[in-house]
Amino acid sequence: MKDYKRHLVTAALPYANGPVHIGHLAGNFLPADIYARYLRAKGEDVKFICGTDEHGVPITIRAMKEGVTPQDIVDKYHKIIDDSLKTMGISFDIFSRTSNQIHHETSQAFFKTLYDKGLFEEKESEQYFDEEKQTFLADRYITGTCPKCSNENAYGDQCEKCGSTLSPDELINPKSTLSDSIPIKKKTTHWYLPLQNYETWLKQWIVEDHKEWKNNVYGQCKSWLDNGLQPRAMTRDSNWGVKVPIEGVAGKVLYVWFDAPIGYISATKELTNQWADYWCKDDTKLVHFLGKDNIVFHCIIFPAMLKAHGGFVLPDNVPANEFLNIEGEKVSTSRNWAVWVDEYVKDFPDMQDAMRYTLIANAPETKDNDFTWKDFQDRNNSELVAILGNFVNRAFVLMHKLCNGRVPAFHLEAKDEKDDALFEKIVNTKKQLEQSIEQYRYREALFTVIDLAREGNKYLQDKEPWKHTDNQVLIDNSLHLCLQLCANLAIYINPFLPFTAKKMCKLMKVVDKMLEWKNGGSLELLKVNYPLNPPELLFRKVEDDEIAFQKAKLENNKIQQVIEVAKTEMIESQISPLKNEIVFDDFEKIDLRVGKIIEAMKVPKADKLLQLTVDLGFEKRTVVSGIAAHYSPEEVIGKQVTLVANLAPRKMRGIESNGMILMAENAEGKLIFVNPSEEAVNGCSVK
Ligand code: B3M
Ligand code: ZN
Repeated sequence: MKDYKRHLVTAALPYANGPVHIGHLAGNFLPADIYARYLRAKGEDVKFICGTDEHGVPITIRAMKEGVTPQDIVDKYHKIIDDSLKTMGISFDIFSRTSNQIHHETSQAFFKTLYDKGLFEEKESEQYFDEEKQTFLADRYITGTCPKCSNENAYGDQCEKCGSTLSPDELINPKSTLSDSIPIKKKTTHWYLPLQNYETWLKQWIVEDHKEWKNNVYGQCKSWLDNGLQPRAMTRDSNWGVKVPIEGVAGKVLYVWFDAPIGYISATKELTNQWADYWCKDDTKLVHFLGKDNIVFHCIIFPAMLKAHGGFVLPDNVPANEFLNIEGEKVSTSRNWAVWVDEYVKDFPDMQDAMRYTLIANAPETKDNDFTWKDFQDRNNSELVAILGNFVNRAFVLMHKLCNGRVPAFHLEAKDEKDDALFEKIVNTKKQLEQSIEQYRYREALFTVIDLAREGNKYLQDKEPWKHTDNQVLIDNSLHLCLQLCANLAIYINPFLPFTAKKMCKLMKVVDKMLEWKNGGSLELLKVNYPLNPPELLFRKVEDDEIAFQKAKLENNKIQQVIEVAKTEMIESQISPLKNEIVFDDFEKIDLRVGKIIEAMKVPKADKLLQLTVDLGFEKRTVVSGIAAHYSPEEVIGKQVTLVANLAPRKMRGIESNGMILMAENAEGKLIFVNPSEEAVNGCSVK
């Protein structure tokens, strides 16, 4: 095993576009925290790095939805996420944010190094552009009809109804979510990292040199590599993000997945001047923790970037977890189907370890797993309270009752095989834990500790000191061992349940130093005759009504969300937001006329369009109008309409349309004509 001098532990940077939920804890933050706490307990030099990922489309979409700036969004959620993770005992050495100046500088310098080495391919491509908003559209900003399932609200990158991964060009009738207008294609230049140039090296580094990686990680990387890597654009058209550091380039930022992982480096720089010791020396062990959706970025793209740049360590392991479902359903932020960490810590004050325990016991380490509130109650009541809590409480109650509240001596001459067996179990547990934790198997490790507490209960049951008040040697020996076992349990449980370990230190009147890993396996942690605090329950029971409330809250969230979506759809269908203010001169430019529809026909292969002939008195106009879903040709002939008469001609499905008919919407969402209340002269102006 290589002798590492330093450790870098990273947890994937959560997008600062909303609070974190327990799935984030189970998949990413908890495994990382357990590992960092264990290394610290072993006296290793560890830097546990995280922060919020504050660029990218998720942020700008949220800002648009809430009518605020992206900075407002990230400022709000950085604090909510930071506070809730700290409350849950996630012990980062730094929780930074990628909107910090040091991150912009670090990622620009990183990009510039690759650019100056000529490693990027500069390519021009056609992207969708919103003429009204004068901006390029990221995939998420384009909606249209899914070619696979005809869902009319599919996005440019994905159809949420059938789950298909899409590209904007596949969408039927693409529309801009910013202005509802039909986007045009416009040329734009981006800088691509030719990942295929690192394929051979990645195959060697992962497929050959890291066969020890978890199957779910190794498998995903291998299939990505087997399919062949493609060049990937590392810049985007946007004004929110890290500006591309190339002379003369404006309106472009680094691709969020280019700058985000560099956030680990910039956060370390922010934390310590010795950051280069951690990132640039090969006796540093770097381990990335994350959810399975981030594997390719941390195992393929970021390592390729690090390799291209040169001089940085590569991850030794990337033990990604799978996903956690809630009550049998996928977590859904849009349907508010989640257990939000900031809400949990309010509903269950001082019960962080009950949730930590449940999430580790149910961790999706090899497959998606499910969180239920019933399981939370059972794990807490039948394992934490009934096994660990019960053992420690019995040991302390008996010690105060039968040994005057002090640690009794151990009478060696009376030692028996039960004592030996328990002592051996305490020592072996340490070795088992080291193996499990160092192979990122935390469920297994946690159950090893609980099994040791179970052994403690069994030992007490066998010895029954309370029944031998006439045999002080038996009482002393059994309780001496049980109290030393309590001290060892505090050491072993500490990486997983730090709040409980702290409570146990208080009971034993010892300082945190006792929790150092090297003390595990010792039977001399508590000095003979040392007075210990009176018993205090480590855990409380979780009651049925608390669980019923949480389940009702989840169901209510879902109903509320459905109502919200229905309300929004109804409002959106009737009232779109006001456009920017104009002056009278702007309005003067528009020439509105009354006209009469004298001919109408459907446009072939376009289910929404009618081709109309409008009589303006002084001339006849051909106009293509999107009203076919609401009217048949026969229904509109003879109707007077209001026409925008000086609109530049526009080709629609090959037909030149000269003008636009004004329509409104009734309560049912049907398009209705905006026409004069009585017969007007065709061609007269509308003022
Ligand atoms: N923010 C994706 C996510 O939250 C991304 C992780 C970045 S880690 C460098 O799932
Ligand atoms: Zn679909």
